[in-house]
Amino acid sequence: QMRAYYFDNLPGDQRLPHDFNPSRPVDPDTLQSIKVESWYIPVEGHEDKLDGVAKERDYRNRDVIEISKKGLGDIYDEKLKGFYKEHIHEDEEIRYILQGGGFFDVRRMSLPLLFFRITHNAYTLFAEAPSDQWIRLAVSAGDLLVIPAGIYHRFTVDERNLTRTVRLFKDEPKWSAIYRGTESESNPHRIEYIKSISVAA
Ligand code: KMT
Ligand code: NI
Repeated sequence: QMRAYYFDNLPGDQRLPHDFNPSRPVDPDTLQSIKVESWYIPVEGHEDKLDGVAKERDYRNRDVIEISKKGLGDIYDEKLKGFYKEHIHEDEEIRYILQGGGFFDVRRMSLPLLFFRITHNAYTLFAEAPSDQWIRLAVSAGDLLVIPAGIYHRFTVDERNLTRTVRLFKDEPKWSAIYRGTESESNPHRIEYIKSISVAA
């Protein structure tokens, strides 16, 4: 089952846990406040339940990807680097882990920063604000995770070096990532996301 905790921000191999000592767990309310959702569906016999969630939420497309040296071959290292670059998507990122696992890091903006953005619309000014915190979501087989459109995130395999996952999608798959920068900050999906998590709205 998925574990959520604050990333320790220490340099080193991205595939290590990067858990504070002692750990700083993130509670379900906090995940809810940033619109991250997760379920646990045992892999054994998961098909019907996964179909149920897909139907209920209108996820009409899916594929299976194996992120491993064997699955991706020559492009493994390059892909790993790309996934770990902070980015957003214009659609939800929905993943059901079949085998292995990994870490999804999602950004949580501090409240003052969030409030400033809403009231002043000064998106680019604070683009690199150090007050953004990474929350690390440690996923393994059976975890179903929904990362909302417009949230900054990144992904890495863990020390198992294997993530076999179903990627679900609403319509035509758009896997493209918009890396963090001026353009991502003014992206309508980014602005919509910030509005959706705002308490002052
Ligand atoms: C993404 O966009 O971050 C990914 O698709 C990560 C790979 S799926 C575990
Ligand atoms: Ni992504």
